[in-house]
Amino acid sequence: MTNSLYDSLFACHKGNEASFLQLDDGQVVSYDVFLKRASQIAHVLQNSGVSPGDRIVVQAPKLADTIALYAAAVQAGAVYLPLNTAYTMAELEYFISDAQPALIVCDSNDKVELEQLAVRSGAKLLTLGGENPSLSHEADVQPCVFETVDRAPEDLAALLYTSGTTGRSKGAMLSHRNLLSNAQTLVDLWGFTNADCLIHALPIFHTHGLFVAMNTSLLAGSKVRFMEKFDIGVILEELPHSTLLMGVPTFYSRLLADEGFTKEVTGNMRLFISGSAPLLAETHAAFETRTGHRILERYGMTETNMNTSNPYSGERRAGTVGMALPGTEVIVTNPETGEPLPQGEVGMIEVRGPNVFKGYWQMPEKTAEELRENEFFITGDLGQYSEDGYLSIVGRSKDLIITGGYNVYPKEIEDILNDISGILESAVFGVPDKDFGEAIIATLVAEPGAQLDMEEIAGTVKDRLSRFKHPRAYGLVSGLPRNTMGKVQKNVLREQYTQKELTMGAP
Ligand code: MCA
Ligand code: AMP
Repeated sequence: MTNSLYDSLFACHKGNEASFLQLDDGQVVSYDVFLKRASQIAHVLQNSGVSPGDRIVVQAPKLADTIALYAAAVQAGAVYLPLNTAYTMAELEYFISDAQPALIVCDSNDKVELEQLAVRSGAKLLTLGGENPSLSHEADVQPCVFETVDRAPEDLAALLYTSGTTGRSKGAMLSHRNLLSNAQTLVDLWGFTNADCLIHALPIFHTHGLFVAMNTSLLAGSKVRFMEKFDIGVILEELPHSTLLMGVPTFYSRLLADEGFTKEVTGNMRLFISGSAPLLAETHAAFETRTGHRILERYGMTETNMNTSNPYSGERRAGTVGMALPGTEVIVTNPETGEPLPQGEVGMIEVRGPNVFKGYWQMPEKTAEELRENEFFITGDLGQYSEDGYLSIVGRSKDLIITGGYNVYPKEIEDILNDISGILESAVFGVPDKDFGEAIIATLVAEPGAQLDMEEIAGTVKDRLSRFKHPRAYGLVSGLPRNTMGKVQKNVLREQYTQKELTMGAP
């Protein structure tokens, strides 16, 4: 047995002096230096008692050492579990108790807060970034060579949590084969080579920034301009020396809003890729008019990595997500019966292939609900194929808001609101937003005779949930619109609030 993910992404770069990560301070980390650092960190993992199959929870800043920690986890046979740096303690508590990690790695500035959680869960705590990063210090004195732990293709490489319609987040179990097969397909399809330089401005705790962007670059030996965060000024400076950009639609609408974003600065660029949320056809058209480049839109999920892509050579059609990736089947079915629908009809998108995850961590019932026995995964996205095979996502059967590329399930916010004294019920939904694609709105119904203090309500939500989940506005209504089955009609609310969006202030 070997460790094919480690071998293909990392070990193959042994002795490779080419640039891998170029950081904001100008420092460049070569592939060879990176590999040695990852091995030093793998020793720290082993010394910390991390055994193959153990989870490592990582809520850390975007640093070269954080990517080296990912590589180290793969080399040591551990399961990498990255978490959004915006998560509050209340949110973290759930992930840690559910995943039962052997090790938690956090920003050294958050150490005091996380210590209690680590003690309660029996996990060791180490830190990256900030004043006194214990993991980095421990790694400095370790050997630069580590004996790679054998892993089978079906062994877990990562556990990524996705929010759920029922409120509780589910850990998607991703195998070595899931990650490697998808990276290989994307490198071939999008033509990644070691002559490419990717502008990386995404967070590294989600599929998009960690797997789609990093695994492809690693596999091809490309250079990565590793930006701490999305910053228009820096991107404009980097574009003339780069060939690739991957982003959520907000990246592209923000670039278009900047006068400095011209055809000239994009002259060296080979490809702009968009995903995680729908790219408006008007953004696609405006981008082409401004730069001459047609953005390539693709479609993926945490559970499946990437499923479809517009062609690299061939028509990149606005408003569509292209065709199924080679080796992956993407079908549209009748949501009631699961039977495939004739071309042109709208139905549930289902996906099967080596990219599809192994199931939800310790949730066999949820896994059985969404992953069929015939191995098709029911995405919850509604789609339609054109006559010539382009897939469009026309809606979602799941009650989901996507804001700036981050997924937010209304139920999580509604549960908090409904628990607040004086609130009878609530409905949370998304309305179109120029910057984030969708913005979150909460409508509240008060209990008879109750006076609601909107600021206090917003404060309660702020204490419990990450910033990107906070409603942008709250509305007080006498009742929620319901259909004959008693189900809240969010589409009606969405229409009403889209019209009065401009007159609504934040609380
Ligand atoms: C920041 N804020 C947000 C968001 N981001 N609010 C709602 N939605 C957001 N996405 C808050 C900030 O905390 C701030 O609050 C205020 O909005 C304005 O922040 P701003 O400085 O404008 O934002 P930013 O820091 O520039 O971030 C915007 C961003 C970022 C660059 C679009 O959200 C981002 O990097 N998104 C990428 C998400 C991503 O990687 N998704 C992939 C998931 P305040 O005013 O209180 O300070 S993987 C996936 O979906 C699948 C697999 C796939 O297909 O890829
Ligand atoms: P996540 O749970 O973060 O993995 O997000 C996956 C969801 O993002 C999908 O189920 C889709 O609803 C959405 N998504 C990803 N890419 C696209 C895209 N190109 N167009 C529309 N929706 C997308």
